[in-house]
Amino acid sequence: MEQTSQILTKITCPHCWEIFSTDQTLYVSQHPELLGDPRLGPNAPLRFLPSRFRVDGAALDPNGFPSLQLACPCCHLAIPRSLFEMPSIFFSMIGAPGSGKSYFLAAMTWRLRQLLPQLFHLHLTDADPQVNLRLQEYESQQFLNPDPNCVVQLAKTETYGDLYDAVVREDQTIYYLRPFLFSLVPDRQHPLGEEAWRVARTLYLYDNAGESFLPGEDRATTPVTRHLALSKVIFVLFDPTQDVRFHRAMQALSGPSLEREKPAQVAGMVRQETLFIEAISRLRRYAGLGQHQKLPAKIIVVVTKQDVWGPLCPDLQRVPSEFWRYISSDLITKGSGASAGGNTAARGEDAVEKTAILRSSLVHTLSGKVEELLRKISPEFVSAIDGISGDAVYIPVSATGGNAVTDAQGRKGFRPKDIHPKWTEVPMLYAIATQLEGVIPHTLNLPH
Ligand SMILES: Nc1nc2c(ncn2[C@@H]2O[C@H](COP(=O)(O)OP(=O)(O)OP(=O)(O)O)[C@@H](O)[C@H]2O)c(=O)[nH]1
Ligand SMILES: [Mg+2]
Ligand SMILES: [Zn+2]
Repeated sequence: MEQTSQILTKITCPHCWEIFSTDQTLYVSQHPELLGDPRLGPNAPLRFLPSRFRVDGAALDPNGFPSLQLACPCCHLAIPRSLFEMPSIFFSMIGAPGSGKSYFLAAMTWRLRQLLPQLFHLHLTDADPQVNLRLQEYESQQFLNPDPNCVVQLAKTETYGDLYDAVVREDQTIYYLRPFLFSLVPDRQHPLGEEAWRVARTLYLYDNAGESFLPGEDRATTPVTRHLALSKVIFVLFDPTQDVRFHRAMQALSGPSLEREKPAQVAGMVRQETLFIEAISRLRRYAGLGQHQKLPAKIIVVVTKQDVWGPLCPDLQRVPSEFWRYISSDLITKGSGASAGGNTAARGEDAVEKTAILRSSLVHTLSGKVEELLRKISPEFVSAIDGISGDAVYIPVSATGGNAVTDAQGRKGFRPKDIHPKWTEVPMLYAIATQLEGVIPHTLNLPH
């Protein structure tokens, strides 16, 4: 992006979700002796509201040391600088323990980091590498592993430990879930590249432990799912392999072949629609919405582990693995997301200007087929979705492309060489295309 000419006056903290005015932003002292913070403990560097600055914008701490590190005035946790330059958009995931949230997230971001620049002249980068460290580790283990034959397993997301930051507020220790923060920025060749600063967003994304969606698991001291109230898009992960009726249907199809994915150790099996209904009622409570008020979020049902249950929906075999195509640039008008001569790729002998376009109409066709299958086999889940959203879409994905294997040492997991994600980028491409006007041109938006 050429310039970031806007500095926001208000920001939503990605940790505690309070909105604060940017002139209240604290700085974090870099001086080795200035330690101690009432919220973060005696070993945390001092937070201070600066009154002196250097010409380069660095704030001077009480000892005259410069600092560029910013922090929220409410929870005192560090906030990347880029959050002050672009408006934010919140995306959340809901899903039972073991439903595939973390695997999906890793495969999705890995795919998007490559596809977005190539196809749509968009760049998805870590707003702060430190904040996204966990996700980078997930991606490295699976997709950049120097040993493609070893067996890797992403850790279960826990409800405690170093995924959370402890903050003392009014004598209570509150545990905030660490967010993932990305910058989504168009480059110069994007049709809106000249106003990139207007289009660019910081994307806040949250990967909860599935247990956090169980009734009673979001408390004042562990407000770990309150991001839902702010979300523009909620990815609801549904894992058919956790439903015994899918197993029966699979067995009817192919004999007793399906190795059942073991759900995480939860006392009793959680019904996925129960968990979803609980999450949505929390969302309503936090957002102050009545029972019948429309949700501010778009619901995208991500149906995970498609490699396992895919045979139940033979139509899926005819769906292409790529959800984009190239069309002649002059078919796209500015209003639909791209102008002629903008997002172009000269492909083919005749060198006609071509633009990559997301096949959102194909997403809808696919959604119809998956919804139909779920309606037959897990009807109460689809009814729960219907009860909340009239325009949810259903997108099947496979984060791994196959089932887990067990190596000679008894370790269960996936060999990097055999991990081939399928469609994991589609939910996010669809979300961006439909929620951020003009950022990804798509077929449903083409002029007729
Ligand atoms: N066959 C298959 N198995 C998958 C896929 N994605 C995940 N799994 C399996 O499902 C298990 C759970 O996946 P996770 O991504 O850890 O689930 P989660 O929703 O993050 O679970 P919690 O962190 O416990 O809430 C993994 O250990 C994998 O074995 C997939 O695309 N295909
Ligand atoms: Mg997880
Ligand atoms: Zn905060």
